[in-house]
Amino acid sequence: MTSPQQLDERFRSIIGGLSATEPAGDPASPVRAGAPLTGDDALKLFDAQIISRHLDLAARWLRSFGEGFYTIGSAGHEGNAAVAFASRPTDPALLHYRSGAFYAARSAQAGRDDAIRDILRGLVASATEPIAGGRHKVFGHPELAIVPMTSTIASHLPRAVGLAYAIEHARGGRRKDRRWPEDAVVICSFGDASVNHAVAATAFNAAGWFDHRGERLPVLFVCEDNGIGISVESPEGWVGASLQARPGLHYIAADGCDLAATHEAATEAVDWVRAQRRPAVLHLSVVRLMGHAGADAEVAYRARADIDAAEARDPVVATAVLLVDAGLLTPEEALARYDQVGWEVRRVAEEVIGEPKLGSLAEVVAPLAPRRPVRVARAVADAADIAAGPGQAARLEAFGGRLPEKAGPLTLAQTINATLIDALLANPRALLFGEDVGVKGGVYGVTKGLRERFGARRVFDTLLDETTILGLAAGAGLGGLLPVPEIQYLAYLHNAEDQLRGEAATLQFFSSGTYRNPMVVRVAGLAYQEGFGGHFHNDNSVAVLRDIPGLVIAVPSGAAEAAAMLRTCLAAAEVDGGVCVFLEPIALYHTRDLHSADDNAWLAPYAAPPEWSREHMTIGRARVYGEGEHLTVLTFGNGVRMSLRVAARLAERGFGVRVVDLRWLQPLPAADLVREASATGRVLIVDETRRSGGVGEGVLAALVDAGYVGAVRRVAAADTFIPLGNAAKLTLVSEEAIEQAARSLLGA
Ligand SMILES: Cc1ncc(C[n+]2csc(CCOP(=O)(O)OP(=O)(O)O)c2C)c(N)n1
Repeated sequence: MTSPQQLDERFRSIIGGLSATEPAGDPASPVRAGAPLTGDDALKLFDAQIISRHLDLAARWLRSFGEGFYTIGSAGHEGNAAVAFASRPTDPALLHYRSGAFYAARSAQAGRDDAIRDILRGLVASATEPIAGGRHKVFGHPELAIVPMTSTIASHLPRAVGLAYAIEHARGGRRKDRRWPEDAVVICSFGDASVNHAVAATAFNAAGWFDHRGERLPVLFVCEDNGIGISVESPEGWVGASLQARPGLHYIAADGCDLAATHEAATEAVDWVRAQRRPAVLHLSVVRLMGHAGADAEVAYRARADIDAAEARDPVVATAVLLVDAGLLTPEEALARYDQVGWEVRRVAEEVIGEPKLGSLAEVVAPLAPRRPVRVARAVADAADIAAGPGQAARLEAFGGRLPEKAGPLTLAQTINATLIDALLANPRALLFGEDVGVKGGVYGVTKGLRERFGARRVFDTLLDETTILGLAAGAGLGGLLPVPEIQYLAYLHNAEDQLRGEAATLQFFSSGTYRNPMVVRVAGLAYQEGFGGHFHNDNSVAVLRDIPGLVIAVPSGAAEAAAMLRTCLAAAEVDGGVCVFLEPIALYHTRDLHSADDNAWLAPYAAPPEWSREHMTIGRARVYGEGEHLTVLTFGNGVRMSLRVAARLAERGFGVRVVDLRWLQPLPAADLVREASATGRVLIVDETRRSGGVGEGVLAALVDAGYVGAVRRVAAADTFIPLGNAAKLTLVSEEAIEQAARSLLGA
């Protein structure tokens, strides 16, 4: 591996060995004959490159005495400074982790001179770092339109597609709805090995799919191809062949170690995307110097000749040579400039070492998921006022003259449908999309008629890919829209889950709240479809969602809850940037009865707008049915209806059972469930998710944490996938099991 010292000495010896060019060059002229890059800009880019190089050296120096916490560097990738100059400082940039020079160049372009301090603060985890505040070492800045990315390679690409979609969506719309300039281009960079990742492949595919349909998508993918991913080489020619074969992606390539060539190609690519509003990929051939990260012993897996060949292409040396050849710097001046930046980096590094770090858990989690329930309630009330006042006529029209509040009691599906119509009316930035939600109106008819009423611009069918659906949402939210994506079945969330976990749920955390991606993800799920469909249409596990920090999980148990809960989720997304999952129990979509055939007791009237405030439901607050004194049932979803039926039967035998509908699986309504448990001292947890990792475990823990000492039992679904047909019933919680457990608790 090339050591920091070797890299430094190599630069000095090569540049020191050059002779000055006579006469001196003109900074206003091209730095090389025929190149669009002027000498002036080349000098600025050189500065950005040497800042980045010295920051890499400093990262290892800081690490050597335990004050630095990150050593993945940008050395060899400094050509990306030219991509910054080819774009505008207002173009959103979602960057690869080797983007030190891009960051420094954009910072200079924006008239800021604090790139060195910003990046050093990231390396030492200073709480004053401008984007993540010490939560991670990322590239990001609120004033540079650089959105911080996670270190999960390629996971930001679907978001980039979504953001480009949002920018085009806002075009021509109301100015105040625009978060990014109308003609912005999304810059999205990554490494060569990342090209192979499923998430990257899906983003390229989605970009091509939109383009194929004639939809505009101003995104420039930038592949910084250093030929290797940690220790695995990209097969010669593979990355270029793969990128060029992508339908709908305009391909441009350049030597990323040659600053003038990179600048020319990047300018061509950015200008093309800006003018055409179509996706493109810029393939830059770069090198990786000093190994993957500080601790990586490159010699263990890479031939010496390959390491030497990479060194020979060092882009910082190449730029210095370019500038000396052009007569813009003498070798002495190039070295002096290099040294001056080096000293500056060391000086600032010593300053930031002593800066405060995150010092309390409260500080760490402050931006994770802000919750302002009063403002959320206010937002619901404001929407109600508009719907009941100036929005009346639009409502009448949207509902085809038949207002839902006048339609009599509705099913869960009808209620969600009506609430979505009201949401799309109330918020012009709300968008609804997913598989089959548009023309067909959803597999269960929940989104029926919405596309006809609001048009394909706001309600649309996506391609069949959950990663794209959630990535689109993550980008659209960042773009200022309020996305309401649908996942057709809970079982199909899992292949795309990281778009929620790693991407959407982390954005506020890693950007200290600067950037947010509000969304309400509708997911049809849970079991009890009368033996229909087998496992994948009856998936009953939400474990994968419950531990995502900050995520809100809402489960309406019926029409009586759904409208208010959905309104709360939408308002929380708007107000707090919330990432909410609205999990709709499929088996209850069209359920009408509770206790007996035709009692219609599981239907509920839709509240007219003036009532919306009164029925508002706060996140993390449960609903309690009855005041029974003998037993408390803690449940949610399908469990609520089953438990109410059991409660009625037990009431006939003289037992008072109160049934608590948790409504929110995250955050759990801990205060409510503990209070209701203590009221009877006998608790039955009815959990339709699996015994292991299921919701019941969380409920039990909440009781224990609060010091509940009464009796408690749990019924839960079996730890198995769900079989087809009636055999499904063998695995799920039944009313009989609930009743049996209740009776054993009651001693009856
Ligand atoms: C999804 C995922 N898998 C594995 C890793 C671990 N990892 C970090 S960087 C890296 C190699 C990436 O190579 P490349 O895309 O070529 O970028 P480079 O580091 O060469 O610039 C791997 C495997 C990761 N960050 N994310």
